[in-house]
Amino acid sequence: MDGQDHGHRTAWQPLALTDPAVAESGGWAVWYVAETGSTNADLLTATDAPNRTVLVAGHQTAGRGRLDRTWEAPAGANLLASIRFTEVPQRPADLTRAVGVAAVDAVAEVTGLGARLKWPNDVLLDGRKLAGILAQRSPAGPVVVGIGLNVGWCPAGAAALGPGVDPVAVLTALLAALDVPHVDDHARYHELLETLGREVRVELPSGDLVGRAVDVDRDGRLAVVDACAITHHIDAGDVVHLRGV
Ligand code: BT5
Repeated sequence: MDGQDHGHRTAWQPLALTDPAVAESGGWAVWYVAETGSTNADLLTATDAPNRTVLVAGHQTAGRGRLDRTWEAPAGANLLASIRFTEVPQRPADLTRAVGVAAVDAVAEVTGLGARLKWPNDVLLDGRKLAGILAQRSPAGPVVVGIGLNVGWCPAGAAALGPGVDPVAVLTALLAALDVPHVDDHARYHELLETLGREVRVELPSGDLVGRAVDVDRDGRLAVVDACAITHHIDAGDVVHLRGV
């Protein structure tokens, strides 16, 4: 890929990370586009983009959340980035959880703030949503993991790092964190998951489930014990944190 002539990718420009060694040692190819619909959509259709291609947008006109919800951010304010993985682990959701954990590490590295995770993959600061993560799989197999992380702006009720923070520094720290080997990635995810031990409401297509979130297994399923002491294993759904422990 040369950024010259690949349809809509003519608008892609190489992006320099704040630490160039990170791109080199991690094999990241990092691109910037001033405006696009959605960086996830772009990387899903960029079939010749190699493993670890990263696309950062200044602005998204059709930023996506899960379940066709929208992701909001004014131009130039926040980190909006997607990563295309063509080498996909046996459990693709491991990638999504790794990006969540790396985002927490990156926030700590750049700002010193202690963010946490909400199941499955929201990043929270003081209990409010700082970042959302969206993983999508293209029919051919590659997985694209996108993250929107609030830096200079957030909607009411959410959290942002603050306008003094450089979104590219956060991205650089996130990519570096993804390559730090850990003895047990699952244990780190478990530790950072604020959902555990909480009273939660899980919004499922079949109706709401209220109970205590007690565990998350290696496949990422959340175990919730209801009032009748029945344990439910949740693959996907929206969680609302109710009371603390
Ligand atoms: C997510 O969805 O949290 C995943 C968001 C992923 C966004 C990134 S940006 C780069 C890449 N390209 C894309 O097109 N998407 C990815 P979900 O859990 O469904 O949350 C969406 C909900 O969060 C919305 O319905 C709003 O209520 C709320 N929301 C929207 N913008 C927000 C923001 N900037 N900060 C906090 N909450 C927001």
